[in-house]
Amino acid sequence: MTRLTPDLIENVPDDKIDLDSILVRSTGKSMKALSAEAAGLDEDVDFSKYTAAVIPITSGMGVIGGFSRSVDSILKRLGVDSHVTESTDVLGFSEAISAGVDMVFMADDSMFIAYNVREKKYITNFYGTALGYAVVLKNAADGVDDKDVLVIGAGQVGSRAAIILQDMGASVTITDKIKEKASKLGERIGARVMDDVEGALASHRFVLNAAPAIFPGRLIMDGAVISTPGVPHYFDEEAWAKAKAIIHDPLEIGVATMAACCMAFSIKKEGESR
Ligand code: 2YG
Repeated sequence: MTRLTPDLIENVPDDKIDLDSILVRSTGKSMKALSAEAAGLDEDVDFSKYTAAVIPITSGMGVIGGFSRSVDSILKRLGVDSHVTESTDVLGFSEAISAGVDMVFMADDSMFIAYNVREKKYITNFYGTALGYAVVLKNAADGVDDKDVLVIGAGQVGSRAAIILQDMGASVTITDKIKEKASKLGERIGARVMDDVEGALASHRFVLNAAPAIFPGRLIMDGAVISTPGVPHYFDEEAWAKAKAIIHDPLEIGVATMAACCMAFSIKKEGESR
């Protein structure tokens, strides 16, 4: 799993890349609409009555400068009443729980979760990132039903994205520079496998790239739609000239989808009780 660094997320708190403009241009929808769609909620769902606490976690390699502040800013942009706790770790958790928040966000070196306190359920960033980027691809590609979609990277995000895309009706091909990872996943979910990563990319128009890989533009198909959570992220100008859309951000789509899915545990329950 790729560990973020402060430079990769320094533009997140103030949304310097203006992600909504990129998303509206390439998918026709805002971050909020996409995260609501991912969570099976109405586009006009009101997240403002939900509260969240983001807890800095110092274990292992320690806190990442700007990480908690970035997560908090993403939640605020969704309309969630969010804050970063004064304290870190367990004291921070006790602070959040006694404040009576609906959701807790926290990440150590191995796992990043959104925990719904009321429903006692959580969403991982692996799932949120996989689902969020699959929904982005589906909208940017104007549907993936019966379309050939390449998933690059059979890791925590790629393997979940492959299953989600199959459930959306896509015909998924898996490729990974570690061939055994790709073939094991392909066997497990009944997806095609291509050992040659570059050949696979060069022969697919619809791509979800969940690998921290840099691909030269000569491999990108004309009109390609590339949904790419992979970090680090870089496409040369030939790739940008040929692709119809390349959608990436270091944290936002994954966190917004985690949050919407985490609140959906409560919202759908409210729906039941109505
Ligand atoms: O609280 C903190 O600041 C740190 N304990 C956070 C550590 C996060 C480590 N994980 C990562 O950097 C990424 N796997 C996070 C998710 C990337 C976006 N998909």
